[in-house]
Amino acid sequence: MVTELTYTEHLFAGTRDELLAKIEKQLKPKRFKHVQRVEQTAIALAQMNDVDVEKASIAGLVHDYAKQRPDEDFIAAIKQYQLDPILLNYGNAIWHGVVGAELIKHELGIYDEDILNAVRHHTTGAIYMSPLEQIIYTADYIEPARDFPGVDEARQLADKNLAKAVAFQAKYTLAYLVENGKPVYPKSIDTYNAWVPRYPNV
Ligand code: DGI
Ligand code: FE
Ligand code: FE
Repeated sequence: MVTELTYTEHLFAGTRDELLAKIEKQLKPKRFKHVQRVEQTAIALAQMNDVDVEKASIAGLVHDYAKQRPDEDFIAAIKQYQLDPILLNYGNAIWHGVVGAELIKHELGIYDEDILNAVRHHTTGAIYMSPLEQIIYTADYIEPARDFPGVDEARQLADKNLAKAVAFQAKYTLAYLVENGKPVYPKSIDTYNAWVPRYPNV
């Protein structure tokens, strides 16, 4: 467990406890616990993959920061920060990451682009994902309370090969969306094409 921690100044101007307090104000208790489990899972994956543990901690904690914001906040932010207007056709599932990153930047003063991209891409993935982005995408999927068919296979893949865990998730998330008649954000299809054919057997 990471407990008492002062982050490197350029990543977050404060301690982990101060960041936690800001996040707790935004989230219901269940979701607040989820982000702490994602943080711990991300830290473990960071240690296995030689990725900055502080970035993994911050990105894990903030990844769902905006999840409980009202739609109006996202719509206002899409306009204020001149994000792609195509976003207006989607909803909270897509907004809380892509638009949430802008809220995190402006409200929490987190400017590290690797952390912000990890938040932006944590739901849909992306064609290119840095090791940190792959870690947050994966940690969100396999954190200890996740329970769905395939999660143990995803955990085993993540322990061996992070990119394969990304491919696994991209494949099964797209299948889930199609099976349930949900709108597929174009980036989710790009992620599938970029990652799944590399590891067709996962
Ligand atoms: O925020 P969490 O629940 O922790 O996890 P998440 O941000 O990965 O969100 C998962 C949900 O997002 C899951 O129900 C699938 C959905 N999702 C992923 N890609 C897409 C999507 N929903 C839509 N409509 N379109 C997508 O492309
Ligand atoms: Fe999320
Ligand atoms: Fe999450």
